[in-house]
Amino acid sequence: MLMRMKPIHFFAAATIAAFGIASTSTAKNSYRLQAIVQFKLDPDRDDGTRVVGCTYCHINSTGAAPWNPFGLNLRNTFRNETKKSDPSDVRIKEALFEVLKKKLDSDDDGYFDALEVYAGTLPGNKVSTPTRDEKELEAAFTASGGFAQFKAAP
Ligand SMILES: [Ca+2]
Repeated sequence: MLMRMKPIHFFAAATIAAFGIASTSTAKNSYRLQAIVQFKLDPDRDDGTRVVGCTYCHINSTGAAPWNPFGLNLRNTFRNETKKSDPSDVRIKEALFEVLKKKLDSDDDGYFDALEVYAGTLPGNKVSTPTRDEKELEAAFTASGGFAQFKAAP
């Protein structure tokens, strides 16, 4: 039996579906933009070209699942260790800082994630590594403010 919807119900369902999709992608883009600011990465260009793409945390350039190793650690931090009562824009700021403080080497390339963020390489991609010696880079990282430099402004 074919289910029929009144036009107004169809319009309402289509609107909810469209806004649901739009708000999901907007939220994810807001996380990307927050990471750019908080991690002091190069901002997108004026012509709209993305300098830091979704692959900073995701496997695919379009985002969504699956996540790369750094994205998985960030996701777990976002879900498990930030206050659930905070709105998501507060939680992502906390999670971006907290995941770095864990001093993980998500992609197992010999440089902990915060060092890679400091050096401008990808913490979730083993092929992307800093060119400086790890000890020398860590000394420069510490001298520049260490983990605290990646804490979001209140
Ligand atoms: Ca890396």
